[in-house]
Amino acid sequence: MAATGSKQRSLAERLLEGDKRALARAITLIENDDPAGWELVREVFPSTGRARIVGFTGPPGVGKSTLIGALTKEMREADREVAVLSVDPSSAFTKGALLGDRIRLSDHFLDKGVFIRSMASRGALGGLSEATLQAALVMDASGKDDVFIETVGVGQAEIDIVDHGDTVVLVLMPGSGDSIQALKAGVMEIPDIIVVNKADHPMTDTMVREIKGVLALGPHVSWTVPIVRTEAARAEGIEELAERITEHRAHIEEEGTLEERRARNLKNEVLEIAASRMRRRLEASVAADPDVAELLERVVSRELDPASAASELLSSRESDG
Ligand SMILES: Nc1nc2c(ncn2[C@@H]2O[C@H](COP(=O)(O)OP(=O)(O)OP(=O)(O)O)[C@@H](O)[C@H]2O)c(=O)[nH]1
Ligand SMILES: [Mg+2]
Repeated sequence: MAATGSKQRSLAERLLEGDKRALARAITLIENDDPAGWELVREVFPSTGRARIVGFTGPPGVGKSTLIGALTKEMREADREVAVLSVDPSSAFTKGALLGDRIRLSDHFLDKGVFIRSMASRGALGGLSEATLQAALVMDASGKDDVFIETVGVGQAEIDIVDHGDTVVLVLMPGSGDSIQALKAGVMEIPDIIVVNKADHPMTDTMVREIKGVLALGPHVSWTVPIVRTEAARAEGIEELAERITEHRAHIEEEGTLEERRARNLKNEVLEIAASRMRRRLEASVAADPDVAELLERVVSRELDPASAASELLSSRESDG
């Protein structure tokens, strides 16, 4: 019926027009791994690629949300529309930190030019990292100029999430020694910009010196990672951070690495989605296909080794088409 068709169309249309509720709905669909979410992303994908996507990561409580709040204010003054996505990979159950974020970012809740959303689901196809990219895409499609992604922690999973950004900002505070160790040990990739927040703390200079020490050990690349001192709670240093983000973006555009990063992220995305779909199909086949169950039993009884069983499983899948 035409009514259904126009209703389906209208979510994508409303999203493209920048309707906040349509954007909220879109992210819920993505978070729930609803097929309608994938359909929507498919429809609006050609309209993406315009927004500036910035990922913020760092240990708990360093001030990421406060910083994003202050930066959002700065961007609004420059007449830019902002979307904030707060991703919590640590837990889908404790919503405390997210609630905190909501309160601290609440200054912007009545502003039509700002959209704030948190996401903690792990159920999405391909995992939270993929859901994050999908959510960033719909934020981009809805006409936001800046998409800020926040995730807590210093580890690989968190980096995967913020890696969807064009610019990655690591937020630290005086005393974030573990993060320095993680950078030094190569557990964490060198970010594009490092912020030392709570710079009113007496240990700030020591912290900055340590960071410089670590960065000096790293490879020499065309971009020199700036260290920005901020006091997010008092909006100090925010203008400088905004400038550095703009400079980094200009740098990667000139150098061609923006296209490279985006190409890499999109290609990874395709592989991740394909891999997780394949995995789901395989897992379903264990339950549904007696031959597969038997194959696995042969491994359990040590008749067949795991690698040979895997080869057999894959070749039988291929012949299935
Ligand atoms: N002294 C001081 N406190 C700050 C500053 N910026 C933020 N804070 C405070 O630090 C606390 C944590 O700030 P958040 O912005 O929630 O930190 P976060 O990194 O987002 O925290 P999680 O999302 O829970 O990891 C809050 O009480 C802030 O008010 C600052 O520049 N100086
Ligand atoms: Mg936060």
